[in-house]
Amino acid sequence: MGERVRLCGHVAHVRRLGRIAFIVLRTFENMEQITVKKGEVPEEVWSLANELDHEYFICAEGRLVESNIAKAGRELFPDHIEILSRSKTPPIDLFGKVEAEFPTRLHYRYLDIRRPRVKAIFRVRSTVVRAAREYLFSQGFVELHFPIIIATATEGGANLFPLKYFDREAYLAQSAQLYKQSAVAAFGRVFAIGPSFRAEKSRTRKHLTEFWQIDVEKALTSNDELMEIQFNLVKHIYRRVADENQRDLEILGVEVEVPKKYYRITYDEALDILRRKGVQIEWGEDFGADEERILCQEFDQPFFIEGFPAKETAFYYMVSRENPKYSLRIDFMGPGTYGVEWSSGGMREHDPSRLRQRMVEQGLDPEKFGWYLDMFNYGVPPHGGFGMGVERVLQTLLKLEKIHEAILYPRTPDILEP
Ligand code: AMO
Repeated sequence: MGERVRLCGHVAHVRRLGRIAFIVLRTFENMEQITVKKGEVPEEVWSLANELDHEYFICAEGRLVESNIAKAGRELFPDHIEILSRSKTPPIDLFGKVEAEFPTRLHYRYLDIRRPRVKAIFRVRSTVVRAAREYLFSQGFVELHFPIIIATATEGGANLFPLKYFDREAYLAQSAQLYKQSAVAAFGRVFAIGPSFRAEKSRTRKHLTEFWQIDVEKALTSNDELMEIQFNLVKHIYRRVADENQRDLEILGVEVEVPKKYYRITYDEALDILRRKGVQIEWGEDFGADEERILCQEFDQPFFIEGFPAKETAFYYMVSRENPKYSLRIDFMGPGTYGVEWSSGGMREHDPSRLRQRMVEQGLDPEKFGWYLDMFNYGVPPHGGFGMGVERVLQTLLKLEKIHEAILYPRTPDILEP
């Protein structure tokens, strides 16, 4: 006869055929079917079933019976229906296969996120973040929280969001860089998962003005070890998603390929690849979105780029002691068509006088970095780390055309609401 259950959710679709009504219910977890037959249910249930429309939030109680016909593989025959919340006609189709244009979807994002496809992306995102924590905890890292309101640029002054802080100017954090370096001197292994803000006017498939970073920092490490940590971290994330999000991956039509190994190339080798592909690029230039796309497509497994020109890299990266032309920055890249730069990282400069000199070379005023520079006078051990973009990893993992799909409420130069 079927088990007695109570199902609650949004009415995704109603089909009425004379004396029978089929209701597709989107519960928080699943799509379910409710079948109501006139004459077989109390009159009030039949009349409520006829009142229902898209996005009404209801609860229905009755027998849940296996079915070969219903898409859900089972159907509920209710003897009780309750309308908990009514809905206006939604401005976008939340049920059909035909998607609204992306800007329209984002305009109504608070409704768009009810769609199973969108929910699948965010259930995967939840696994990604949990898996990252899990891996880092297993390696003895301590999770900390760093300030969001800060007084100095950490990643160059051009893309700061200023804010009024009483009678002073402050900024939204571009990264946790300076703070995670301070904490590593105390704890040895630290990480934070938090938002970063960049006032970048880039309108590309991989830029947001607000994004989340997995910030990691370790004392007494090396670039070789940082590469191992990053590869193992990503491998663990991919594996967890493959194991735990099978249903979401089915909804998204994505097969997760857990990385098997990683490659290492130098910046100079990357230039060779680009030049072979007809890209004109001078030694010393950083890679733009086009160059990155070409490089990622060359690889079927993640890869690191090392040996970046020192003059192009942020002041906090250590410059090679053997060859000061190069810095110890390493970028970790996702492979293939949906590949993007997943992270930047590397060994840091912990010698205060060299650090000061790097700031001056880069046109920064050391006076603005008072506490940070001073800190290195107090026995900061050699250390390194990386910042990995949550949305970037998700973009490659789920083969998302645009990074905007990977964050609940994307922020770009054009989008501030909802
Ligand atoms: P970087 O500026 O390269 O390095 O940022 C680190 C990672 O964060 C992600 N990311 C972004 N994601 C979306 N939109 C953006 N506009 C954006 N900018 C960056 C990328 C990138 O690889 N402090 C250093 C990291 C470190 O050395 O520890 C930093 O912030 O995935």
